[in-house]
Amino acid sequence: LILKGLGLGAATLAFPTQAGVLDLFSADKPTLGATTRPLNIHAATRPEGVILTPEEKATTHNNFYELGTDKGDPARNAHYLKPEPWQLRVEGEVAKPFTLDVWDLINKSTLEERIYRLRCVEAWSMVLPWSGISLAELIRRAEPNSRAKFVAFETLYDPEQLPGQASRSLGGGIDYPYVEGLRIDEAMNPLSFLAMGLYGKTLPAQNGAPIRLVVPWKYGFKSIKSIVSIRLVEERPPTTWNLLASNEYGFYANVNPQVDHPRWSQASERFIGEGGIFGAKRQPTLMFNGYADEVASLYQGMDLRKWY
Ligand SMILES: Nc1nc2c(c(=O)[nH]1)N[C@H]1C(S)=C(S)[C@@H](COP(=O)(O)O)O[C@H]1N2
Ligand SMILES: [Mo]
Repeated sequence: LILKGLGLGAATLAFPTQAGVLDLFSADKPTLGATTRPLNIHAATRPEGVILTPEEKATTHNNFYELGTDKGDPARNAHYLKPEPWQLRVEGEVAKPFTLDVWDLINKSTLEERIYRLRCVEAWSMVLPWSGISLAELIRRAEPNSRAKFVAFETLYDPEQLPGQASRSLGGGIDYPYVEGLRIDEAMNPLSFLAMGLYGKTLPAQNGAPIRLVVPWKYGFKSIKSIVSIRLVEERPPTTWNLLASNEYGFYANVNPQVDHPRWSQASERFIGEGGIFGAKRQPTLMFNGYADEVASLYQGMDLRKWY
């Protein structure tokens, strides 16, 4: 919080020129972030019949409000974010807190590739090949203690690199940094993933470089980008979209076609394929986004009609 206060003071000085600010709203066509490079991965076998979202769509149709609130803004403004070098703290209720040099990990490991569905709460979806490591693997390294009941995640706070953080109007009314959270058993579920790559290359800035969460059975806003802190905590942590509109976005945010958003149905979704969002056909949304076999047991005894 102290850092945030200091950062906000500095934010007005952060832009060398007015053009830097205006660029957020430029009408230029989104371009691919050109700063990715190939990764060393164990490639996933492409399941038969599964259509991946084209890379060009996945990297130009984004939600990353810190880089602008229109879908094409994050790609246009990707150049602000400097993902290298990058340090990620794993801390809190653990025996062995540590700082991870993310590029050291990327350069020295063979990352695992996973093909996951992504379902945005706005009722569009993608199928994406991520590369990374399981979240559980990283958390275990820190040796959580018995008070560790939840995991709190935080995105970088730096209005020079993420200009949407410089003011409420630029950043869509969100109080930054963007924060997210999981229950510890959700975090330790084998599906929870820390992605450092997409399509076999390092993450483009607009997709959350250099490291972001991917929780495929929850609405996309849980999959927080450009993470600098993973903190094991005792109490349920605040989460960005729940803070912004608790009547519309819950902590759990599990994909559930039977529970509508107050302003729209969640029964179906537009899959973003070759045609982008405009050509997209509606398809039914699946319970837990199709991952019920893996995660339904986490919510036994909970009323799934309550979305919070
Ligand atoms: N820090 C941060 N993380 C974020 C967001 C954001 O605005 N800021 N948007 C979320 C939302 S709503 C979605 S749908 C996914 C989109 O990920 P993608 O752009 O890689 O498809 O990122 C999530 N992570
Ligand atoms: Mo989303």
